[in-house]
Amino acid sequence: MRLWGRKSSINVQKVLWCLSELGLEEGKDFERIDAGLHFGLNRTPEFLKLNPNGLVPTLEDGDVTLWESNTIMRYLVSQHDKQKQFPADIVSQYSSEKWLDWQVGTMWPTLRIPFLGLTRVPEAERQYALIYKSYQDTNQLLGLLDQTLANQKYCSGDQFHIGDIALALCVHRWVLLNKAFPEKTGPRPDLKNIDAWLKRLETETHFNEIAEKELNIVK
Ligand SMILES: N[C@@H](CCC(=O)N[C@@H](CS)C(=O)NCC(=O)O)C(=O)O
Repeated sequence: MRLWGRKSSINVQKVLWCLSELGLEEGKDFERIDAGLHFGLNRTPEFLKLNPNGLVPTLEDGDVTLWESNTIMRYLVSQHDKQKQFPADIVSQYSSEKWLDWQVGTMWPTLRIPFLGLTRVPEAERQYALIYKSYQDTNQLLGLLDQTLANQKYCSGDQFHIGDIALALCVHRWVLLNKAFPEKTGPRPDLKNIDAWLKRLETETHFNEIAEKELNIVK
């Protein structure tokens, strides 16, 4: 298998975390090629043949070439979960699916505004009112996840699933953004069930190996 993508990308991190949970090791079970941002490569004609979007992550596995991080995780679980790390019953699987779609369709589009606005957009061009509002909207959205986690250990039940991977990396950025730019994001509420879930992920999964310790700010 070959994975294209820099480790600082949230979407590449999802795939790396999933591979790690499946017991697949870089250099042994898959090769990783740094691509994206300062590494470049993602706009070359060769890369665009693999992924016409010119984005990372992109995975090659034999005859299969995939893009879209959540789809890559779904594929990896369906093809490479030999030890049955992830529950395959309908309730767990589709509860996880629901959160995967919510992450990509609802939560990330909202959180992406303060994330890109504060870490990728030059200071003079930042739209601070929009950044503040979108961060506060993310607070509301994460309140929904917090309510779910009041009654169960993970997003899809009492077992860890790939939905948790996609959500946790967003939540981690939500925490880091507020730490680095408290005045620009405005307050971050104390969501106790999310805090407990993050601690659980830190101790029971490969989260710590993958998540960045601080924001990668491109000047
Ligand atoms: N929906 C896609 C989004 C992919 C995406 O936006 N990737 C970003 C990195 S997180 C990218 O390739 N940006 C261009 C770059 O890094 O040069 C996914 O989930 O894989």
